[in-house]
Amino acid sequence: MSSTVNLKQHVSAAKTPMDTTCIDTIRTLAMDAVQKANSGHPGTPMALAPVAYVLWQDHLRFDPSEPVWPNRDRFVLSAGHASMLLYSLLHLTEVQAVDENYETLGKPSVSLDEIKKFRQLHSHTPGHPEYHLTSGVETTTGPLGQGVANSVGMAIAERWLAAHFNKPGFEDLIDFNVYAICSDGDMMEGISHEAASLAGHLKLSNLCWIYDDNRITIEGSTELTYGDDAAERFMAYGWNVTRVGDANDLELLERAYQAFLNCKDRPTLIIVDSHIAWGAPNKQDTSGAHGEPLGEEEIRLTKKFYGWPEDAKFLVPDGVYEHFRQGVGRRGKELREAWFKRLDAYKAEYPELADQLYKIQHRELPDGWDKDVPTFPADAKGLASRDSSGKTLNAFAKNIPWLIGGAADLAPSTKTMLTFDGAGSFEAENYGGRNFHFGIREHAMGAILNGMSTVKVRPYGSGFLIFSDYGRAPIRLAAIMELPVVYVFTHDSIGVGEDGPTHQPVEQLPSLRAIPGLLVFRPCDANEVVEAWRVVLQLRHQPAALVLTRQAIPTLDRTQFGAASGLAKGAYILADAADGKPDVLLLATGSEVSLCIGAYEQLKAEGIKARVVSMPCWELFDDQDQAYQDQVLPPDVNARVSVEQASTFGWAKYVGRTGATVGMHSFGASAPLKDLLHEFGFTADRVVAAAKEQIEKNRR
Ligand SMILES: Cc1ncc(C[n+]2csc(CCOP(=O)(O)OP(=O)(O)O)c2C)c(N)n1
Ligand SMILES: [Mg+2]
Repeated sequence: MSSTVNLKQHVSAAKTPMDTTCIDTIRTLAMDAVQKANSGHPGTPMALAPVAYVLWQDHLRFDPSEPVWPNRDRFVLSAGHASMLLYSLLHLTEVQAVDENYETLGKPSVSLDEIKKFRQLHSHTPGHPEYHLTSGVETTTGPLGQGVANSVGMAIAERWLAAHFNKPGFEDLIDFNVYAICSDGDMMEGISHEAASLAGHLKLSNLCWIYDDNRITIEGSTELTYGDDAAERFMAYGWNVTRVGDANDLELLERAYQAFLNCKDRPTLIIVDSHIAWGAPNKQDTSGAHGEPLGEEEIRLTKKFYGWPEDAKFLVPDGVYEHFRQGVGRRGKELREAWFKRLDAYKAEYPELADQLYKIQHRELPDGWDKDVPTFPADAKGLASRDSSGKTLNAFAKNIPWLIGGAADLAPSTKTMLTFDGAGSFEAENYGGRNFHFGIREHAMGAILNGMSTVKVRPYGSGFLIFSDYGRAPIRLAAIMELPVVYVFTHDSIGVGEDGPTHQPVEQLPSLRAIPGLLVFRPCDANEVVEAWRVVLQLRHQPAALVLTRQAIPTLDRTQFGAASGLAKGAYILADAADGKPDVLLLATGSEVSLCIGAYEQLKAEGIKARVVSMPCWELFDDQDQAYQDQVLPPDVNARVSVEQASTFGWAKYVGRTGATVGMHSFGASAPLKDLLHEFGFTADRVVAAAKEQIEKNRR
């Protein structure tokens, strides 16, 4: 393979010389930024510049002066390694920076200085596009496959909003399209299969993926790894497929976008044949030539070929900004202004719906959002926390019309089905349904929830805790993106019983706790479940996971024990020594809290002063001030026992180096629950023994 820039890579069928200049500006900014950073991928931004240019300049309904306008088209760069393509576009179209309150800040999102700071600390041009950090970036991408699945979530959210808000006389109040650029890597990742299959099934005609079929990945030609017929594959999913034989042919690109816009019953895949720019002079093989700066000499040659001043860096020729202003800028502004005018008329005719739309966009809850929420009477037998969650979710969902979600084919088990009148199922024939059926696609479900959340509806998704591993990548991204997605994970421990070790989570709980910014709740009874939902629904910038039991757990008598509202502080005293000066602390979450209460009663009968602390959410507890933390976990009481049916990883933080941890040290087993509790040591006697040992140890 030649080490010089592929000369095929230029522009054909440009309508005006200015089209070519704009495209070459995108390209030269990308190569200069990557060169200055001395890292990053210049080739793909250069090859895809015409593809993105035609889309943005001629089609995207997007107003750079107000990049958060709700009915804007979404553009997702799923091939996040090509971030300079997006930054060049955001810069040249003069997208304005917006703060977290959606106020424009009067400065560009990506200035030329920011482009010069590509990949540097505190810049707005990080290695991969980051939602929240850079206005105009619709979702964080880089982990291949995530962006395309996010785009399905965005398209789904658009369909739902359209069904909910569009009314006679306002049939197109919500009618945006979602475009995603993807690469070979996106196509290889399994998540793209899950997401495309669902998108096809749901007939999301507002969705367009643009596949950069350049037949090259990092290790070399895709001949090494991948020979799928993408067109056949997507036709089998029920997509509309079209091909652009040359990424530089603006006329063909134009026709392909028209084909998408004309297709009203299916999502569209545009397969674009392109040739990546080769960098790395002196490298004659393909390996390592990919994803590296071009080098000064190569850049000079390329600029010469473009007719660019060879030594100019970060050059934006005269007329380029103006040209974008007259294209995407002018169109976007007109569309946005017209839309807000329509919205005023809509407000007059449908004030309640208009108010909902406002609240959705600002992540606010409706008035009365927590009315008629259940409280559960004390009950020794109790109910599974998945059941109390199902009842609670239904109560909240009645009050919050845009609280929508579903399961990866497990709603009857996770109890996330909304059962009240009118809830319905989201289907190709019923986009207003509120019960989502993601199918057995945990990974895509996670990324779809993220995409939905960027459109600001309030999504939840559910499955077995064990399969949270399948969807871990998007959970992590929700935390990075600060999206308030809710996960309901049931079947939370060996409590699953007969299903055995493949279905019994052990390390999942600590591994979720390890994700920065994710709130993990493991409530101990029905009333803590209510409080957990209450806290979670008020989150605006944080994802949360509710970890729930399949088996019944007692509903505690709150006249005797601490109030469940203590959950809001993450941990609280449930039962205490009469004088408030315990000799030993018993710390637990979820189903093991009532076990600790049993142990506490036994200890009490023997005259031993124990305290039971329910710790449903470590992250919230860690956020409390030192005084509260010390009040709950007195620093001078070192006799401590934690009890949790999970890996003990992390508990040392609360029980100390010398504390005892009753937990799982192996995988579980298939057996009736009561046998498993004995086998793995989750009995009151064991906790009592550990407590006494701790007291003894700390006396010495
Ligand atoms: C899930 C995931 N695995 C691995 C990577 C590392 N990576 C970055 S780009 C790339 C492959 C690039 O090939 P392709 O997707 O065809 O993009 P192109 O270079 O052609 O633009 C890989 C493996 C990643 N970003 N995400
Ligand atoms: Mg490729």
